[in-house]
Amino acid sequence: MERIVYRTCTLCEACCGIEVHVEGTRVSAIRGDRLDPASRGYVCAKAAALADLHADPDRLRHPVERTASGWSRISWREALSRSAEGILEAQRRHGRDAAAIYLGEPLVHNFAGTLYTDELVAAVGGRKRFSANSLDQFPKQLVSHWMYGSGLFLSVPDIDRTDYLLIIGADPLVSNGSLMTAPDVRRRLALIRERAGRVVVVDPRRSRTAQRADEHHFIRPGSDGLFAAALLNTVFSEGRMDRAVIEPLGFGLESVEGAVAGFSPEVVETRVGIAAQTIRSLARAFCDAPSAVCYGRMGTSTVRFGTTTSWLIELLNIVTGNLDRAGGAMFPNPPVDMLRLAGDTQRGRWHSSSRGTPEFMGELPTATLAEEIEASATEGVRALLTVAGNPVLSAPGGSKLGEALSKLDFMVSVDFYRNETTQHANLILPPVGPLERDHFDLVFQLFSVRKVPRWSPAVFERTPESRSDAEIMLDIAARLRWGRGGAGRAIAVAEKMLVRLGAERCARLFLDLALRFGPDGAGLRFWKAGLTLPRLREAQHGIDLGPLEPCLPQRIPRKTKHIDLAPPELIEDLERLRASLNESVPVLLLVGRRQPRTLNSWSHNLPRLVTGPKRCILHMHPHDAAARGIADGASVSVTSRVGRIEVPVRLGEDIMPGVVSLPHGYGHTGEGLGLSVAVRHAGASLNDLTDPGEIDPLSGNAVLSGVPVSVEQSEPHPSERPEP
Ligand SMILES: Nc1nc2c(c(=O)[nH]1)N[C@H]1C(S)=C(S)[C@@H](COP(=O)(O)OP(=O)(O)OC[C@H]3O[C@@H](n4cnc5c(=O)[nH]c(N)nc54)[C@H](O)[C@@H]3O)O[C@H]1N2
Ligand SMILES: Nc1nc2c(c(=O)[nH]1)N[C@H]1C(S)=C(S)[C@@H](COP(=O)(O)OP(=O)(O)OC[C@H]3O[C@@H](n4cnc5c(=O)[nH]c(N)nc54)[C@H](O)[C@@H]3O)O[C@H]1N2
Ligand code: SF4
Ligand SMILES: [Mo]
Repeated sequence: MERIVYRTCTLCEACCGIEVHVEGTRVSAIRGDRLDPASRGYVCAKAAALADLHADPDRLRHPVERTASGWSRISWREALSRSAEGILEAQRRHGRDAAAIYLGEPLVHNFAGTLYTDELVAAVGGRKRFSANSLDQFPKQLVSHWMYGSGLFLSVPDIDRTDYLLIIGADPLVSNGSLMTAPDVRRRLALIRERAGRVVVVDPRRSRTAQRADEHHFIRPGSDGLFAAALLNTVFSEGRMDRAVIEPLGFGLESVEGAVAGFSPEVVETRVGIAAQTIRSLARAFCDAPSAVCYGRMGTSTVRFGTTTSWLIELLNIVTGNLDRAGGAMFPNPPVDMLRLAGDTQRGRWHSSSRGTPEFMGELPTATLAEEIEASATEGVRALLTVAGNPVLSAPGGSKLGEALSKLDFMVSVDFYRNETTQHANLILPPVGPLERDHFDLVFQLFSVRKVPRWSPAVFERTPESRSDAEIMLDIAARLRWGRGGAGRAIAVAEKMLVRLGAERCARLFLDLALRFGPDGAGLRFWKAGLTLPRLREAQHGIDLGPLEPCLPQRIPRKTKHIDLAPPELIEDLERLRASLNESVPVLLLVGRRQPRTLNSWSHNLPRLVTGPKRCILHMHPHDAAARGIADGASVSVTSRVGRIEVPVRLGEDIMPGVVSLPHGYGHTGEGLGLSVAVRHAGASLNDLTDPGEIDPLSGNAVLSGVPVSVEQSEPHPSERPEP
């Protein structure tokens, strides 16, 4: 008999509502939930692959240990105790900082896992903490930390009501949106145009999103800071700023005006690759629109000026009076008040030993992880715990990082695949899959363009011998605290009890309380019908709590309720930005791209996502190819300061001359992988070319875009090969 479970797809930030059709222990189909108020039946090709993930014979179902004769199965008890012991041993010998932790992206899609992550991090202790945050959105978070007083208070574009959407360095039609939970972006963008609004895309590629926009402009990679500064410069020089709105909210407007005075469109045009006249008319159109919002993502974040660029984009929204108003940049007010629960965000309490980069929100730049391991015998990281991460493919200088991992004294990975990263571990502890756990979006409600909370019950019962991420994390944390002795043992006992009672069950209790006492709950007014977990469960398709609402200044996290428009570090960084105007431009710059059927590094083992033609292909403009004698379809070698890879090339005019693009997450090569499907679609890793030596110095974020490379044909195109 078939049954249907309604839940959230936990693969990407769109958080679509899905129907999972189940027969026995098998997923028979996955479809979009048409009754879901947020996604209305939309799903992308990846949702159905949750069935492949559920059934994947390569997915580890029990802990394994690496031995001289290969990987062997061990019990949970042994695995958990050896994990804690390995970390403690390194710390006993070399101090707390000898053990590091790396947290990967899927953790933010893991309800109970998110709740216990901080506890695991605290139990490991030490200052060597890394995550995918510094490969992604740290610049935007640092801007919020400085401007609003919290790195978690992020504005999102109100795309359902805007009249003018300027998208810089994002491809939401493929990525399905990021720091903007807006399922079915395509429909939402089409609606902007239907109501006579405009969508403008600025990207070195004519991306899918660009193809469907009203306007697209190529931009030279890494120059978005200059472009945004020139937009602001125009707004100021033409007197278009909205003082009446800004002055009561924020301080520092004069400093900003002075600081961008030198960045006129004429000064930046050559460098940016967009004519001064065009920059001016874009700024005017932005000001003229009844409401407008500028949305910048990966292409503005993972660059040398990531923080400054993200700040200038935020300023553009603020100065034109588009902050905190319908159709502009607004702040979601999630049903679970994560901001209050997480507390203040901080920066600079300690620094990376190798480069002196300040920590931000307790983390050091992942770009420095390899050198932290390779550091001197007294300071280096000796033991590493990874949870839901694959930095060997996702961090810059990935294969060098892989070499560093193999030199660790001890490594343990919480992951259900033996992949490029986890193959270096001594132990792999596999959690249950996403369909075997309950879910609630704690994180993405913070970025939702509409408030639609949804409860997702587990689809399948877990086997008694399986463990969830939450249980594994809490159990390791308890063992670490117990092993160190002293006062920490009291916490260890409490954590052990939590594990016994059921970490997931406790997470549900917490959620119910957090909803009741959150902005949509009734709190102690029990005669009122506020939001509760039982209500959410009952409404299988989620509850529509409406569009974004203005909330300033009350919700500004800073005590004074003021926005700092001109943080001194950012004003100062404009000098570095200005200096970039005089640097010579490398001949060829490499950027990334995402693809509809990939998910970072870990979707290539799911059969239905790897069908069709090869996808790890370099895109290049025909002019650049002609100048190098490269034929369409040839195999080329791409060389950067740090590495060289071989990939096939495809020529086309959808990429700016002087730019090449390659997707990341490929490179499934080597003997040690337990990925029987992915190895047949191995490709090469973009991150063997990205340079860990380059970071955005303010946030420590990796520079993944705008990498100088050279490309040459390594092998003639089949049609040009001489007859044998
Ligand atoms: N060049 C380049 N590099 C990039 C990017 C880019 O655009 N260009 N993008 C960057 C971005 S935005 C990100 S977020 C990072 C991602 O970086 P990472 O998070 O390090 O890498 P992922 O590829 O997401 O790998 C996720 C890992 O988690 C495992 N996993 C999946 N689900 C679960 C689960 O429920 N529990 C556990 N325990 N494990 C699970 C998978 O098997 C896989 O090993 O990559 C970054 N790297
Ligand atoms: N299908 C799919 N969806 C995903 C993911 C995935 O791997 N696959 N990953 C998820 C994750 S973790 C994230 S963080 C999001 C990311 O979501 P997005 O940021 O929307 O995704 P990207 O495709 O990385 O878009 C970056 C765009 O910036 C452009 N770009 C590169 N360099 C520059 C530059 O210097 N300036 C400008 N203006 N543009 C530039 C690229 O050409 C590309 O079009 O996607 C999420 N969704
Ligand atoms: S866009 Fe695709 S992968 Fe992302 S949540 Fe929706 S169905 Fe899942
Ligand atoms: Mo990401």
